[in-house]
Amino acid sequence: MIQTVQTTAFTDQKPGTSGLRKKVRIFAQPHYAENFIQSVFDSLADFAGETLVIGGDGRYLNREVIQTAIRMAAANGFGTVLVGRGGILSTPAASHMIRLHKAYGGLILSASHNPGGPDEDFGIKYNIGNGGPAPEAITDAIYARTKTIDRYLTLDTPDVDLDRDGETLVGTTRVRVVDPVAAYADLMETLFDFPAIRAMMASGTRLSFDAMHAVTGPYATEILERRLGAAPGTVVNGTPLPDFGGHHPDPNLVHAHELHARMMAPDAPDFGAASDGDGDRNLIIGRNIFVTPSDSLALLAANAHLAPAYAKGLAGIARSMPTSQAADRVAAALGIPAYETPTGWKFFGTLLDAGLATICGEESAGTGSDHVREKDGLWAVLLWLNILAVRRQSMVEIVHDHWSLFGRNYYARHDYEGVPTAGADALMAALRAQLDTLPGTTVEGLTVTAADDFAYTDPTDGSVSLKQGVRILFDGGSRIVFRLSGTGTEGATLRLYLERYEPNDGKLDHSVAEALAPLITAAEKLASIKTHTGRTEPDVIT
Ligand code: VG1
Ligand code: CO
Repeated sequence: MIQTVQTTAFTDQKPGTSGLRKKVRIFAQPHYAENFIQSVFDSLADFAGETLVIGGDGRYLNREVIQTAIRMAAANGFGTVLVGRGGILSTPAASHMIRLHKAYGGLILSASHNPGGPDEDFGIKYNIGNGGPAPEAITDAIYARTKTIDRYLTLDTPDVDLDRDGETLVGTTRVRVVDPVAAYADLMETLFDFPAIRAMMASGTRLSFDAMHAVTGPYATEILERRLGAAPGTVVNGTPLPDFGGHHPDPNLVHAHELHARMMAPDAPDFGAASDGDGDRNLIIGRNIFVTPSDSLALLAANAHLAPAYAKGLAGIARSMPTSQAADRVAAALGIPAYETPTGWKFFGTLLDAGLATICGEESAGTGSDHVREKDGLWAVLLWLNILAVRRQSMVEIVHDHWSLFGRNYYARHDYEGVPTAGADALMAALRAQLDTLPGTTVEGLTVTAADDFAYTDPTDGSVSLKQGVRILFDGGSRIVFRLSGTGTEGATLRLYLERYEPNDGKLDHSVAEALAPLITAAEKLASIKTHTGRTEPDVIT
């Protein structure tokens, strides 16, 4: 018997860069998750009898919200629900499962790199039938619906046993609990030269993969240790925990500092990597060399033809606007188009669907390709391993070769977290007010060639996204970008992105801090960060 539950709207359910993210205490309020899930369903059409994929990153509240979502999907008329065993599905594995089973869409329960636990964060995102994040037209419709919703549909049925594979009926809906790892691991085997990587492992190459107590543990153990023969213990922190062991599952040099220390030690492994809460990000560190995510994107694109899936070449390379322009130089050398999109994977979906881009990436440690419609942490690790297996060089050699060919884009991101929203908004407003007068002026010896608030028109459907970040471009290819995060759950987070280009006949071994120093001073002069945020230093530098 379908139950119609009366509810009242919440005013704060606006999806951000990647779904709705809130503190657990907000999500745990009566009707809060239900309202959002029903608003998703109310924004969709013609899904009666169709398949919905549900899974999450295993964080606190995951199992409870999965049971809620199953009942609501059944009450709303989905024919089949596919759930990852244990309620687990990494974001890229969910994307693949949607595509593999031709599902209508999927609900992914995750707040990604945000910490988990009773006092931390939870999230829900909706992905469409291509496996990718819902585009803005849908997230806008969902938000509009959350403001007027007055009822949701559910069933009074017992919990589904999430820990046993198999099928049960919830109402008249078939609920199938499936292996979260196998199909994804099989997909990876079709993309990469597993025998070559296995041979490299057998000849003594050593890896270290930090799963950060998040969702990639089971995936990395199956793929790296079981299928590729990496030594047992290659995967560290491999058991997903509801609170990620009390850490931020954010693969950057701050939160994955143990991996960094291991990779800089005298007996370091050859290759190190980490992934985030929901498995869509990757951090790559070679022995004695950290590879920035922007460089990793450029290097993967330049070498992708060494892996079977990309042997025929790439159609195009897409990067988010704040991501360094290193990948553009690769695209130019390959004679293929380079696309610049707003931040967030949802903007890559149409380019991938249309076959315009093959590889996409973001400075925030996200890279992926047309094999799914999400960024994919383990995919990046495997493409790197495939490249290493073919080139038989060290990471240091491969990265230095790249710089000597293309020049180096020195790059860093400074995050000012949890700053008062009013101050952050005032900072952005003051920057926007200067945009018209900046070109032609000089700051810290740098001449401004252009300044704008990034606007994007999707080349496939013409949809327009405005105010995606203020960028200030300087003579010689350097840039400063300012934008506010859309994934935080407390106050505002200001992101300052700094990039300086050094051509291949220049000095390629500066320290990053030294190379970017003039830009950091220029950013303060242009934006008065200290005055607006009350901070003298960023909280996190990546
Ligand atoms: C951040 C990153 C962005 C990424 C997004 C989701 O967004 O900057 O590049 O796509 O997180 O990643 P924002 O709005 O906070 O800058 V994940 O791994 O959280 O799904
Ligand atoms: Co993520």
